[in-house]
Amino acid sequence: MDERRVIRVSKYLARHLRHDPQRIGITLDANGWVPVEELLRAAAEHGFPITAAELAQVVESNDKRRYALEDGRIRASQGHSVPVDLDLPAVEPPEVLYHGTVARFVAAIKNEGLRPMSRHHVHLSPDRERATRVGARRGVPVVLVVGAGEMHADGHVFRRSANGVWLVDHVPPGYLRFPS
Ligand code: HQG
Repeated sequence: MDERRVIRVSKYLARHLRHDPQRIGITLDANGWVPVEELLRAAAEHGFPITAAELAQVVESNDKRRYALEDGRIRASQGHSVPVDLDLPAVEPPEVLYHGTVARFVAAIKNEGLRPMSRHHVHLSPDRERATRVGARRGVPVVLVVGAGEMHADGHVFRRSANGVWLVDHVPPGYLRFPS
């Protein structure tokens, strides 16, 4: 399977497991899972056949481990816009986390803090390098430092997805440090 095919399949999965399952007539359960068999049948019926071996390879080779396979079912580990309960336990975060964004959002973020926008949660990265990559999807990356330990001490709930992304509801501006 070449890299381009892996990316195409991964994007197809993201679209249907995070955002638009009804487009191919699949239903995610409350926690975001769908039987692999149902997914593969629906994909084939909608003109995008994927073999079980390809699916396994995409899940395994994915650099960000975006998908989880368990008991014959698959789900996206995070990033949904459809309502799902990932059922992740609250955990204590490290003292600082990072958020990668771009300059054009900084003024709004200074005012209202980080908001989930079209996703369920604000996504935070465990290190600068990953935050830089997240920001770079949109332009020249700007990395914000998040006082996660302080937020946690103040009662904000942190969860960590299966692929190491940290999820919170909101980061008020007072916990953010902006590059000068
Ligand atoms: C910005 C990818 C204005 C925020 C990545 C970001 C990540 C605000 C954008 C995952 C704002 C939302 C998530 C405010 C936040 N005013 N703009 N108050 N608060 N923003 O894509 O964090 O490839 O929903 O800075 O690698 O960029 O999908 O979030 O620029 O892990 O697996 O609004 O998506 O992973 O954008 O990325 P997104 P994100 P996948």
